[in-house]
Amino acid sequence: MSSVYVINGPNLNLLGLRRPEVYGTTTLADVEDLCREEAGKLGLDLEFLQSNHEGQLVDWVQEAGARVAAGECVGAVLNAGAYTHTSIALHDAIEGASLPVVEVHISNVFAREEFRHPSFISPVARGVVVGFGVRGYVLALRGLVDDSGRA
Ligand code: CA2
Repeated sequence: MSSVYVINGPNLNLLGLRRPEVYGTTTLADVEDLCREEAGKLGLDLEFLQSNHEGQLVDWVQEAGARVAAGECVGAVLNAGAYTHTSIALHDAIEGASLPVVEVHISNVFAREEFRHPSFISPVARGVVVGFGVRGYVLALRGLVDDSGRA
């Protein structure tokens, strides 16, 4: 069975536990359940990951890219958290691994502080889902699978 990666960056382990006015009350464990249910419907195995460390995220992007190249994986949904706005390393990793990525953000970053508007991920992503809360992960999974197989 083919797999899909869902990779979460810094502070997303706090989801649902702090700042509910911005990020809601759903925890990351709840997001994993949502993704697992959707992946099951799509006939995919799910690798659901979170790290606060940039290098770990780079390692997972490379790992997912190698699995895509081996025909074992359709790509990744990536919420890189604040590294979205800073990480050339993640940009390079996605590009270097030729990893199909759908970038997701729970909040509408464009309605927030200006420093959240730029993304180093978007130019190397297949698509972006922004501002639909945690349901955005499910939309991103569907988009990634709909898009897979397209050149
Ligand atoms: O909206 C998103 O999904 C973000 O990627 C979330 C990041 C933020 O830095 C991005 O600009 C947009 C933050 C992740 C969660 O951070 C928390 C911090 C404190 C309490 C709860 C969550």
